[in-house]
Amino acid sequence: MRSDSRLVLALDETDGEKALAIARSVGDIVDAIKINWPLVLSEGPQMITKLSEMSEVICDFKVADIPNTVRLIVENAVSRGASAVIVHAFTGDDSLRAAVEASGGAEIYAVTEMSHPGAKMFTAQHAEEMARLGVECGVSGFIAPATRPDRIRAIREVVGDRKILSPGVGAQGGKASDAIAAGATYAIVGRAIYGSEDPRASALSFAEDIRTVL
Ligand code: OMP
Repeated sequence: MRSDSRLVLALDETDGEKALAIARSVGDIVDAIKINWPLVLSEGPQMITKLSEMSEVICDFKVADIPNTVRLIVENAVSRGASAVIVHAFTGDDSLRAAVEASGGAEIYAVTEMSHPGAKMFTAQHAEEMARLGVECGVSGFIAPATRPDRIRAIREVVGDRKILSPGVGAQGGKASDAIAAGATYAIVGRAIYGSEDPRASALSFAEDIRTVL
């Protein structure tokens, strides 16, 4: 995945036409577009392929299942054009290894600690452990919260030079430049771009904010 702007668009817009128009308008600014269940469920998995024609696509399916099901999901996403797939790390080593083995050259990103307040109940307590496991299993990158930059720093200590992608910027209160300064490789931004009046201007302003700390 390229790393020019260090900005990833979370395209959770559920209207397919609007989603494609937004993707077209910011495709040259963001390094990748992340697609999640809201858009896939409303417009179908062919959205992965359509978006992959204009950008790298990260399939954020937060896969959390037995190894065989993980393998089937990852293979399907990659065959449709995904450059990366997000999986949960709490499922353990066999499921993580199954994701890496099924990826066929695409990247696997493992969730450590999530960005919302409820994450403190469970995932935060095991985030470093899950990051260590992800490194052992060969994942390419990790998801860590832009809402808590100190936690990005802690995960960075564990994962060395592997990628860290940080959601929670804008609508959830985090700041892109704080996340990057804390060690994130990419900031992930959803509503603050796709929900804004001018998604392109908004993406440009997040990219500008990130540039201040590069
Ligand atoms: P906004 O809050 O609208 O910027 O969207 C954030 C995006 O990142 C959504 O697609 C979330 O599903 C996703 N996300 C989080 O918000 N928090 C996490 O801990 C992990 C993810 C993710 O894996 O991308």
